[in-house]
Amino acid sequence: MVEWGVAARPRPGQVVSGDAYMVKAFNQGVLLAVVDGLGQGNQAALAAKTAVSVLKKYAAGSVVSLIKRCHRSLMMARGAVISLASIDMRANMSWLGIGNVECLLLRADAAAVPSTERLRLHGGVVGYQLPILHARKTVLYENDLLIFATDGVGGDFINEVKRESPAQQIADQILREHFKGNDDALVLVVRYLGARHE
Ligand SMILES: [Mn+2]
Repeated sequence: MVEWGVAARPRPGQVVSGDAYMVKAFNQGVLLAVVDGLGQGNQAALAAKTAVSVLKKYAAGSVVSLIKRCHRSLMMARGAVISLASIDMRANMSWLGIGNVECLLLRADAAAVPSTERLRLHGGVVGYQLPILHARKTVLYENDLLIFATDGVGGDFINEVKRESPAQQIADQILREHFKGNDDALVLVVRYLGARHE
């Protein structure tokens, strides 16, 4: 259903990263998420890991219910910012972001209008303060690309993306050229292959 690649680096001087991702297929679709745990080092990594394990466990849930579950689990830990997208077997995607994990949708058809969309993020911190949540919905087409990037990735890379390249290559290139160097950084690139591909 998807082809994906990830590139990540901890902040220079740190061994562990507070950024994490997950790609999880379930019966009726696939769930994608990128999490940035607040702060740095072990505490941030623990928060991100906690969020990812909740998302994995309940992957089939709605994106709003998933954020609420993460919120409850992170109240005892550091908070996190999270963007996630759930794609079902009919190519319907719900996406939702709290905080500042960028999420971009690049249409395979560059003539589509719009050919790129940026997920409008909610303010707040999961585990600390949640706003009222509204998932956005759209329909995917074969070979559309989703790109998630944490705030350790800087600048506008959207126009540099070669949409036909393998997902891993796109992720590596974005991180190589846009790593800020003052924070953990993670880029997740996912290509939607259509409902028939498992
Ligand atoms: Mn960060």
